[in-house]
Amino acid sequence: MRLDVVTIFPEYLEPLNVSLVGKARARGQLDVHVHDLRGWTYDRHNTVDDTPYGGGPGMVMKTGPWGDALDTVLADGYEAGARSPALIVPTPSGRPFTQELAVELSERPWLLFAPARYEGIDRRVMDEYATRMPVHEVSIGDYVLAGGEAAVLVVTEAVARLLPGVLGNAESHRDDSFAPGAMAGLLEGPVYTKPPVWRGRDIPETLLSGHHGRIARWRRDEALRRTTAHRPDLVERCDPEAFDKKDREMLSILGWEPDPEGEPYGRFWRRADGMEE
Ligand code: JEE
Repeated sequence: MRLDVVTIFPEYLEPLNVSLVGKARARGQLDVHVHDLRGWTYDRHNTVDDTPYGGGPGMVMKTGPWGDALDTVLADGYEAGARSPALIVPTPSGRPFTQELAVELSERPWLLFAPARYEGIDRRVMDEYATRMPVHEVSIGDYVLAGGEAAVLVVTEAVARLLPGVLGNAESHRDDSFAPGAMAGLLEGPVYTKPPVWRGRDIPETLLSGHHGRIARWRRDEALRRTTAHRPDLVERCDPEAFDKKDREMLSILGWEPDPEGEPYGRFWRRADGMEE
């Protein structure tokens, strides 16, 4: 997979040299190119921003440098044999970046990232490139960053770990919380390792029992507890068919009940007061 990033802060992308993404690069599974947008400015001050039409606070990134940068990066990529690019533009007003989109992007051969600063990029840039390739305007969460670079690192890491051979078999993605079918979309409960006692704290005895059925049940109960506490929306979204009798017992203890009017039938909802941590 080829990745291009165009930014006014190339140093911000240094983390792409380390850890999982860095190793995937070293192994030749990822071909990463970071470009300084200011290389496509032609005035003394390397201007990339201007005042917004219609007024208002802040500055907007200009069409000129972005258009010239993206044209050059695309031409160079095609020249090098890359094909079928997709443009990723992080923005607070983007579509939520999810595991589903990470999987979709991991199946593409060439991702081109356009992290902005200021109030974002002149709309015409996205409109122009959308006539030539898929353009994904994405948001990594409901908080406001100062620019898109951190989002590029997030998206890149989520995508890179899905590439064949990057993770290794030991840590396969089949069980990822947000992968379809994994624990039916529940969060994972707590995990433990040696030593068996630390500062007087021991390991839940079920995990030491060697009884695989009881361990699986315990993990599932903890997942239901954790999801109820932190992401009740995920429980509500679960297909009720995914819950067995023991799940239903635990859900009831946690304050959930099946909604006879729910769509589909039996979807879970929560009484006024549950048992959050
Ligand atoms: C890209 C510039 C900063 C700040 C104005 C903010 C007014 C842009 N999940 C995510 N949060 N933030 C980003 C992100 C932020 C960015 C850029 C991504 C480029 N900025 C910026 C303020 C504003 N609006 C929301 O309320 C309305 C615009 C991001 C991602 N991905």
